Amino acid sequence: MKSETCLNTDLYCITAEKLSRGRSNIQVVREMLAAGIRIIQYREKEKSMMARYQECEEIRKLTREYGATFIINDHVDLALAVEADGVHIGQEDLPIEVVRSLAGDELLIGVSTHSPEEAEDAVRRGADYIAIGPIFRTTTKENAGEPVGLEYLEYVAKNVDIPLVAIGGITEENILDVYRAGARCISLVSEIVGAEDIGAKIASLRRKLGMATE
Ligand code: 3NM
Repeated sequence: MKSETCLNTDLYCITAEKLSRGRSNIQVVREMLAAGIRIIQYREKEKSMMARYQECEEIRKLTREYGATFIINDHVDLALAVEADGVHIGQEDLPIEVVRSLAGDELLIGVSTHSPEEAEDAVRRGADYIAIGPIFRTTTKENAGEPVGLEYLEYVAKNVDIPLVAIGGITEENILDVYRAGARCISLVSEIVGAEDIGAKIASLRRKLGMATE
């Protein structure tokens, strides 16, 4: 997959079973895909590796059926084992070059960044895309740190050549501000997995984004 096109979609969806109102990750992913989501990241910090592997096998099947991109958080071994399309890593995971040497050129590598220096470093080291966050305050990710605000997003949108996804504290209320600051691919975790009706929430977010282009 070409890295220029990997985030060529409006909403980047991420699993968070604890916030999913009792629904399983698999059920949530089914609803996301049925609503037309084109990229899914499996993020699960607490289950055993075996449980994660089994869920990812299932999600790989589903994302293939829908032709959607499948990214795995943190674990390059798991990404390779289930033939995911990519792996997403943080600043404290293995260095990007090491992940690349394990993953090869086929796997997309996404990297979380929190400052212009981290963004430029990720580009230099060969990331395929970067996450910009947390834009606003969030409790979904432990130790997410202070919000980086919209200024950092604007800086990256103007100055960094690889695709970006904005994340952290984004809701239906503030998504247009994030769009207007330059993000074309946006990730909302609790807002989507915690919605009573995931399909309706996605449709509503898309209507909101549509307002920015009218
Ligand atoms: N990464 P919510 S913030 C997974 O800043 C994740 O890199 C972040 O969840 C980063 O949309 C975050 O519920 C959680 O605020 C975002």
